Amino acid sequence: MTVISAQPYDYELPEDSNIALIVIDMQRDFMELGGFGDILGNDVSLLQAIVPTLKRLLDGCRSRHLPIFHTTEGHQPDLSDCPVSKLKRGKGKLTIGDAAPMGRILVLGEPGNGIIPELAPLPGEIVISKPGKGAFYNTNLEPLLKERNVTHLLITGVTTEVCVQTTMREANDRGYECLLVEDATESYFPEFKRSTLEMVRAQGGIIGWTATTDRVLQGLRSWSNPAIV
Ligand code: C5J
Repeated sequence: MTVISAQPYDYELPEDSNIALIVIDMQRDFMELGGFGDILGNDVSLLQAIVPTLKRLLDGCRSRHLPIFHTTEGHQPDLSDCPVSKLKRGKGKLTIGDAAPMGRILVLGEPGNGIIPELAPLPGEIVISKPGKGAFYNTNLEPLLKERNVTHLLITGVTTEVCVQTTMREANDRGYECLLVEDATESYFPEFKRSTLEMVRAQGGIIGWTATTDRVLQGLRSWSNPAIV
């Protein structure tokens, strides 16, 4: 049994479990000046601060041969997969599909939809394009996890209280044992991040666990992927 020191109590990986890493929406639209996050008035430097830590976690998971899933939030160029409610929300001067410095906002294939180069997926890692906040809604994430017999998920990325938390709740409802990596997720609103971490692990881990990158990597040192012989 591999154990990761976590809150509200140790996160256990039994011999017959399989763990995967999910990296949510580390895309230029949310991370860089001129992207959607910046256009909405947010300070993107807050999110950039986690990149070195997330890279360290990603590299650690790669070295342990964990399955790795990246997501991006984006829509088809004709916006047919974008609900009108999402398009109209915010009443800002620019919205989803509009032309912006990094191409059309939250549209698949546009420069802003690309994952930041520091965290670029390697061959063999899966990239899921998701139209919603949760990574399970209208995507093939669940069958891909099932194909790999994944039971446990390390969840990271941005933003903590929106796409990260939504994904973790969706995963929890589907029976996955989820651990949110505290210093590998971030929000434009520090108090929302803090509250999300507390919410997740409240009531005996009602949604799951939280732990730091150091603790996760320490725990994974004794982990060997059952799929790798
Ligand atoms: C948002 C996200 N905040 N990835 N998306 O709209 O959290």
